[in-house]
Amino acid sequence: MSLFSKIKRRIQSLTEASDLNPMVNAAIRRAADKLSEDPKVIVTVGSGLSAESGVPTFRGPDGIFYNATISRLTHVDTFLSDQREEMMRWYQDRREKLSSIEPNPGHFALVGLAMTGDYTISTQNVDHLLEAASDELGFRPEIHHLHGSLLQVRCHECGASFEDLRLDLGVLPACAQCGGPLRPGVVWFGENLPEEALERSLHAAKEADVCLILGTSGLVYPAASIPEVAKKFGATLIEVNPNHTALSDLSDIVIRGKTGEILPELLRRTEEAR
Ligand code: BV8
Ligand code: ZN
Repeated sequence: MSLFSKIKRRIQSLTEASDLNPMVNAAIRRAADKLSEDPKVIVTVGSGLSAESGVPTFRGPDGIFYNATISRLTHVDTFLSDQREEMMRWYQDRREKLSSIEPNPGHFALVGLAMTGDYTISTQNVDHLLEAASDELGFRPEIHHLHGSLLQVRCHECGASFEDLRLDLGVLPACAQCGGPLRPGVVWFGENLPEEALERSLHAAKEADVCLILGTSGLVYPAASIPEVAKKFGATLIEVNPNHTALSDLSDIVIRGKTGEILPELLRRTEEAR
């Protein structure tokens, strides 16, 4: 069975056929026409892509961020304060939840789209769901994690980093190399993004014919500058999000819907339009 039919089978098994309203259908058709012209595509991904896998988003109507605690728990200053333990327990709790979440049809469909052309995926998400979908389908697209990964652990002093989901960060473990405090390998507010991931993402944005904006509120910088750069260099912006965002007015095509429902449809229509 071809990889493509494997993807369709996997998506079929997860997706109830949902009837999309005519506006959404028309937007999907326009987007599919664009994607079927073999464009260079930069995809900027936010927590909305993992929402249908049960991962809470940060903002938007169902977001956790407006809860002041979350903005405190994602800032480097909190790690450096006497609230480190509370912060690390929150992160450890999120790390433990990783083993019980699965990729949703949006992840599989995005890997399917990336299989069909020149795609660079730049994600703000710190989960492993895109990689899990890629591994299951046997195709790994170029993925850059702008905000790191919950699977990674890093020493805040010497930078030694490794992957060990068994390690409980809630007990404030120390680095074996230098004795410094270990922390999740994510990027907090007030910290720089990984240089190479950001550079590759911005480079791809400059070269892109299309920028797919999937499930992001477009409020966190510099990640939110990726679509802005793509637009400046002439790309067509296509947003998929059930809600209006800071990037909606910049977008040329807005598909108001959930990525788990829209992306499988977009993949199917793009293949048909080829
Ligand atoms: C930095 C940690 C230099 C990991 C996170 C320029 C202008 C203004 C401010 C700044 C700027 N430059 C820098 C800043 C400061 C700051 C910033 O951006 N502040 C903003 C908020 C005002 N940025 C930084 O500090 C960054 N660092 O710039 O370095 C520097 C150095 C020193 C001092 C200063 C600067 C670091 C940013 C990294 C922050 N890390 N998290 C973790 O625990 O996860 S942020 C957090 O927000 C997550 O990483 C998350 O990914 C990210 C972005 O959120 P989204 O992914 O967009 O998710 P959100 O919840 O917001 O939206 C979800 C969307 O999904 C919604 O639109 C919703 O409608 C939609 N949705 C829901 N369901 C679905 C769906 N969509 C599709 N389908 C569905 N089913
Ligand atoms: Zn160390």
